Amino acid sequence: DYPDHLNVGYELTDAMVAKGFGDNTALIGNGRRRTYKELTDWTNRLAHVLVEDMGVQPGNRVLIRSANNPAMVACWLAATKVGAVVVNTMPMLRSGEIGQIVDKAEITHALCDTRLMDDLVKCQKASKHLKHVMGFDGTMNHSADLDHLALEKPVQFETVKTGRDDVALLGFTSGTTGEPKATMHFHRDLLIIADGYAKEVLNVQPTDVFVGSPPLSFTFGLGGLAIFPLRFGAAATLLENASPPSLIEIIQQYKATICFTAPTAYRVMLAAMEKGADLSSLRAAVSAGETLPAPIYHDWIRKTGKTMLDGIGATELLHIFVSNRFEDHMPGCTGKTVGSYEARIVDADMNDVPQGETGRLAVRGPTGCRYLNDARQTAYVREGWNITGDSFTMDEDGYLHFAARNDDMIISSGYNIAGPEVEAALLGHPAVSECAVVGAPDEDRGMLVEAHVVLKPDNSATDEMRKILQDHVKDTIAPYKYPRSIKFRETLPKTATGKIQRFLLREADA
Ligand code: 3SK
Repeated sequence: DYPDHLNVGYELTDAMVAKGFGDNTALIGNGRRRTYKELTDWTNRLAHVLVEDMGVQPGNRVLIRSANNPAMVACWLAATKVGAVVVNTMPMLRSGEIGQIVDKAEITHALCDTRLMDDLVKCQKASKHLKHVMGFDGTMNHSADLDHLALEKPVQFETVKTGRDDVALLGFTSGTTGEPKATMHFHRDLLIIADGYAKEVLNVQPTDVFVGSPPLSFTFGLGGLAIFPLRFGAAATLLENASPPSLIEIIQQYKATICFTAPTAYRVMLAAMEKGADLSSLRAAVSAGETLPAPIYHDWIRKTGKTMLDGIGATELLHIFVSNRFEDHMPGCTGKTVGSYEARIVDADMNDVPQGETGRLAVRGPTGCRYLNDARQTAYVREGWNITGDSFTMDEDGYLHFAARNDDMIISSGYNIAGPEVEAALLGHPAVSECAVVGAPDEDRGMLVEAHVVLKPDNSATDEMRKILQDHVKDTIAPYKYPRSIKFRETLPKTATGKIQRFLLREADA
C-alpha cells in the first residue's frame, strides 16, 4: 500500500519530523546524539551538495565508503533523497575490491570517510566510471569538503520524486563463497522490511534503542541499525568498532533494547554477564548470519529470562524472511515465514520434497530477488523463487529447521552428513569454544568429516583431546557422523559480518 511516488530517504527523515518525532533521538554515535530534526536538516544540506557541487543526477550510482557512524547514515539518506542508487561498502575493502564493485555497478560518484580515502583514490585512478569523489568526516568534526560545503546550504531540500519501484539500493553479496553479486532493491522494499519484520516480529516502539555489529554496507546492518529504528521514531547507536567489548559497553551506556548480531558475539556477551556485565536493558536479541547453536539459545534464556530471536535473511531478499517470535520459539528451529514471504523445500528440479525431508530452501516475497547484470542468476532464481544457499526441513506446522548450507552437506561413504549437526555436537563439549565442520577430499570415502576446532583457554590441543572430542560426538549423534579429522586452530576465518568462511577451510584442504 505504498504511494506511486515514494522516497525512502524522505520517509525516514522529513516525514518523521512531520509525524511529530522531531525531538526524538535518531542517531547516537561518536559520543553525540542527533534528533530527527537535526538529522533531517543535515541530510537536506548534504543533498544540496550532492546535486549542486557533485552533479549527482537521479539514477546515478553513488558509492559510500565508511565504517558504521552517523555520517554514513546521513550520506546514505541524502543520496537516496536525490534519487541516486546507493552502494554502501565496507571500510576494509581494498582498491581492487572496490574497483570490482565500481565496474559492476558503473558507479560515477563516491562519498568517502576521509580516513579511508587512499584506497578509493587508487581505485578512481584506474576506473573509467568513477568521476566524482568527495570526502566526509566520519568523526563529525566537520573538517572535510562535504561537511564544509554542507554547512553553507539551506536545511530545506525538495526530495526527488522517485517511484516506489525505482531502484534505491544495490546490495553486494559475496555470500560465503567469495563471488560478488549485486542485488537491486526498490524504495518500497526498504520500507517493506520495516513494516514487515520489524513491526510484526520486533514490534518496534519509539522508545527502542538499537545496537549491533553488522556493517551498514550489509543489508542486515542497514535494516537493523538504520531503517528499522528510523521508521518508528526509535534511536540507533552506531559503533565504528562493534567487537563485543564495545558492544557490551554501549548496551550498558545507552540502555539498548534491541541488538542485532551473530551468535559468536552473543557467546562473548554471555561470558561477560558471568563477570557482571548488565545487559538487562535488551528486550530483543536478534541472532542471524549463522545458525544459532542451541547451547547459546538456552544459556541466554537462562541468564536473561528472555528469548533470543533466531532468523534467516539474505541480501537477495534484503532482510529476514523467516524468524522465531517472542511467544513462539524453539532451539534448532528458525521459525516461520514473516509477512507475505512464502517458503518451500525443493529438490534440484524444483519439486517439493516430502514433508520432513531435507531439501533446498526456496523463498518468494515482495523484496526480491533481482540481480544486476548477472547471467548466473538462473541458478539462484527459478520460477520466481529465490533458491537460497541453505538446506532446511519444514515440519507439518510450517516451522523451518536448518540442516546445512548447501555447501556444508558432506557426502561420506554414501552417507549425507550435515556439517552443522556435527558442529552442534562438538559445541556441546565444554572444551570447545568454536568450530566449523567441512568435507575434506578422501580417496576411500569420497569426503571425510573434518572439524576445525578452537579450544577454550586452559585446554590443550593434543591427540588425547582429539580422541575425547571424537568420542563425545559418537556419544551425542549417530557415530558414523564423527569427525575423523580434527584440526585445532587459534581462530576461524570469518566475514566482516561474523559468518564462518567454511569455503576457505575447504580450499585449504583441496
Ligand atoms: O543472514 C543473512 O545472511 C542476512 C542477510 C541479509 C539480511 C539479513 C540477514 C539475516
